[in-house]
This record gives sequence, structure tokens and C-alpha cells, in this order.
Amino acid sequence: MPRNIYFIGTAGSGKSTMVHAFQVWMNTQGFDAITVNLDPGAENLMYNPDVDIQDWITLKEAMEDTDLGPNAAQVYCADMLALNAKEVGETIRKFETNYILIDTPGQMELFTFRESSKIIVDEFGMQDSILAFLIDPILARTPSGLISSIMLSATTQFRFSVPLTTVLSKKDLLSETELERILEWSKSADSLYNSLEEEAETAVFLSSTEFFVALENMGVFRGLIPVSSLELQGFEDVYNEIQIAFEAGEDLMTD
Ligand SMILES: Nc1nc2c(ncn2[C@@H]2O[C@H](COP(=O)(O)OP(=O)(O)OP(=O)(O)O)[C@@H](O)[C@H]2O)c(=O)[nH]1
Ligand SMILES: [Mg+2]
Repeated sequence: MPRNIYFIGTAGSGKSTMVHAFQVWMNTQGFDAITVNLDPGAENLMYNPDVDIQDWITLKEAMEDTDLGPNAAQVYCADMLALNAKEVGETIRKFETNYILIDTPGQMELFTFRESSKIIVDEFGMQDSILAFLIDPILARTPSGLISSIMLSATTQFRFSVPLTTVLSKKDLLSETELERILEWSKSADSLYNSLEEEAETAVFLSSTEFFVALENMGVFRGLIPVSSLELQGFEDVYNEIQIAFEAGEDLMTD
């Protein structure tokens, strides 16, 4: 069975660029991968998706047909995905490939919070799926920004019963010092807590120790994998993490 990798993240976090760059990297490594675009509003994609949801539904048509504004039309499209899930799944299954790289809608709540995406993940093969959650480096630069991003990633994990790996995208935009600091925070509740206390205008509840204990108990301090799609860096680490997650899943199934 091919493995599905869903790229999820806030608007502009680098999902589409990473889908493209990851496919390029995989091909150079001799791995077979196809790309799937699930964003009905995607314009000027830098890659040519092998399967494109826009062959079934587009944001533009949805707006014309329903008289909805752009945001409500996005929600309408997200819900319509479910109606097409079976057919899209059948189209994907016609490809003989090992990996399916799936680009998701720009506004992440459309994928994370709508029931239709669960139907999609199920139809495409839930047991062979992993989520790659992209954190924008601009948000990750401050302790409160990183905490908010980590919580979004935890929310995404909570919505789908599949493994999730957290990626720090566009690492080329960060200085060496910034990158080191973010990676340290992502692995150590103490270090993040101390830096948060120094940050001005921190919400009181965010700086309570109970909140950090809760975060630790949720297992969010697992670190991030820094990548740069522009410089094709960090992809081997993402690939290895994905392999480990799938192998752990297979072991569980054979137990
Ligand atoms: N410097 C740098 N810029 C990047 C990288 N990856 C993406 N970008 C830029 O970030 C912007 C957004 O990238 P996209 O790949 O379109 O992000 P997205 O998450 O698919 O965006 P939406 O689908 O519109 O929400 C673009 O200008 C990209 O060129 C990277 O690794 N390094
Ligand atoms: Mg995109």
C-alpha cells in the first residue's frame, strides 16, 4: 500500500512548496512519489499535481454557483470534498507509487476542523497515513508564537488518529542562533517557560506552571524537524521520521 503524507499548516506556512520540493528530493533518492492537491482555491501552484481536487471543485466555481463570499465558499468547498472523496481516492489508486504527497487547503482550519477531511483520510487509507504539520518560522521566533503553533499541531493530532510529525519550515529565514533557540524550546518545557517569562505581554495563563505541565503531559515537547524547501534541506530527517512512524504502526498491527 502506498503511504499518504498530508502537509498541513497555517496559511502561507510553506505546504505547497514543500510538497513540490519533497517530491523532487524523493525522486533524487530514487523513491517514487505522486502529488495530490486538495486545495480547491490553489492558484499558480509551482508543481503540476498528479491528482487535483480542482478537477472536481474549484473555489471560483463555488462562489459563482452559490453567491457565497470567499470564506464561506471555502467552507462549502471543504464540505464538498467529502462528496468527491471516493472518486478522488479511486483516481489516486490508479497510480503505482510508494508515496502520496498531499497538499491541503491554505486555511488549515478547513482541513483540521471539518468532518469531510476525516472522510478523505479514511477513504485514502487511514492506516497508511501520516500528517506533516508545518510551523511557520515567523511564528516560532517568539515563545508565545511557538506555543500557539505547537498547540495548533496538538489540536490537529487530536482530530486525526494518525501519527503526526512537526516540521519547522523555511529554516533558511532564521539565523543560526534563532534556529538553535527554537529547537531548544521545542524540546524543553523549562527553557520555553523561562523565555516566555521574559517575553512582554504574555497572557497570564500561558506563563502558569500548570499550563506547562499540561503541555508536557500532552507530549508536545518532541522537538521539530527544521527544513528548507528552497535549499532542499532537512528532508532526509523528515523521511526518516516518517519511516519510523510507519514502522511503529506496522509493528502495532502485527502484535
Ligand atoms: N525562504 C523560504 N521561503 C519559502 C520556503 N517554503 C515556502 N516559502 C515561501 O513561502 C510562501 C508561501 O509558500 P506556499 O508553499 O505557497 O505556502 P502554503 O502553505 O502552501 O500557502 P497557502 O496554501 O496559500 O496557505 C511563498 O512565497 C514561498 O516561496 C522556504 O523553504 N524558504
Ligand atoms: Mg498552498
